Amino acid sequence: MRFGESILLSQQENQSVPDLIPETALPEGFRSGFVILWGRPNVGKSTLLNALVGEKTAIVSPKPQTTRNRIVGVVERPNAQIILVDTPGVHQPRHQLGEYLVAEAKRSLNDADIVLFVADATQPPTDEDRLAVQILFQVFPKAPPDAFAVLNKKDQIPSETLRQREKEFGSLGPFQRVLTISALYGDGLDELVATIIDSLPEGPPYYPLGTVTDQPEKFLIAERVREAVLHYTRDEVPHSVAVLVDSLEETRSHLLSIRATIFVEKESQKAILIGQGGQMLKKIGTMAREEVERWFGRKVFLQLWVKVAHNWRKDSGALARLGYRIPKGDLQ
Ligand SMILES: Nc1nc2c(ncn2[C@@H]2O[C@H](COP(=O)(O)OP(=O)(O)OP(=O)(O)O)[C@@H](O)[C@H]2O)c(=O)[nH]1
Ligand SMILES: [Mg+2]
Repeated sequence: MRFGESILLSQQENQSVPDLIPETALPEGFRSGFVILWGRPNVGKSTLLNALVGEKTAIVSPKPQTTRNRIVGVVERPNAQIILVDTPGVHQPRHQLGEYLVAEAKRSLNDADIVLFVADATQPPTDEDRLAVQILFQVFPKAPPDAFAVLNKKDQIPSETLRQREKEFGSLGPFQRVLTISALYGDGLDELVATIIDSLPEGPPYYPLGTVTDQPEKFLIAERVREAVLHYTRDEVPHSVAVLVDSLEETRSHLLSIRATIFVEKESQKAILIGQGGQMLKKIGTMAREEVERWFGRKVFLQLWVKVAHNWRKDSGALARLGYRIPKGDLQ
């Protein structure tokens, strides 16, 4: 794979992305379509995306509002191509970044052939679950796509509780079916994939076979840095962080040389991220570098800088510069 050129990442390293197979060569009845992962923050949407794609495409953390962008992951079966779309968790926004997250999630619904309303089975429905369901069926008052409720984290609760949850979540909206899974342990995923394929429309693949994601390389790298920050920091710091990759070069010795800047909102947060003698930034850099090396299958040299962008989450200009641009008309 040449860096800086292709935005389609092939699952097999060192293999060029194959051309779209001609329609005549497709098995009869081939199905394809867009499946939107929808739900409140922290229920396991990104974990589910990664489990189904078989690659860590989206970053995951125990903190709510981890995902900030629409993220595509592609699942292939002999008879189908499933385009999974991970979305930021739906919640009641408290600042412009929050508004962006919900607008970004809603925008993804436009593509939907199927919506998976993902919920956390360890708790009864919350107000945010109700909000997510309400928005979903508001967006499609007339002809909703197929919608399934997918209750995640079943590994955490006894089966009687799970049956109770199936009733509670199933009654929130007109879902075709309620399925129960554990994205973390891979439980119930075969049945989920079979259910998705049954509901997909017939048609040729949207992406070249072998595609894992359509996220640009710089975005994938910035997300690995953000994930490392989420991993090592607490309280407001994770939510105040944005990451931009400033440069990405392949050296003659095939080393991938990356410079990235971590933006925070306050000087005090900058001090936390750098840590005593730069120890914290070093730990963040090591974790991110190892993840990027794993993804690209080659050695990486990662340089990180930390800068303050005062209150960027409340400033639409700063949000846009950091890659969170709110499309006009999507904020009602
Ligand atoms: N026990 C258990 N934990 C899970 C499961 N799926 C996800 N988790 C955990 O739940 C937390 C949130 O997972 P994410 O995948 O980041 O959740 P999300 O819905 O994408 O969250 P946002 O991006 O904030 O909307 C992480 O700590 C996961 O490890 C599961 O099946 N079982
Ligand atoms: Mg997520």
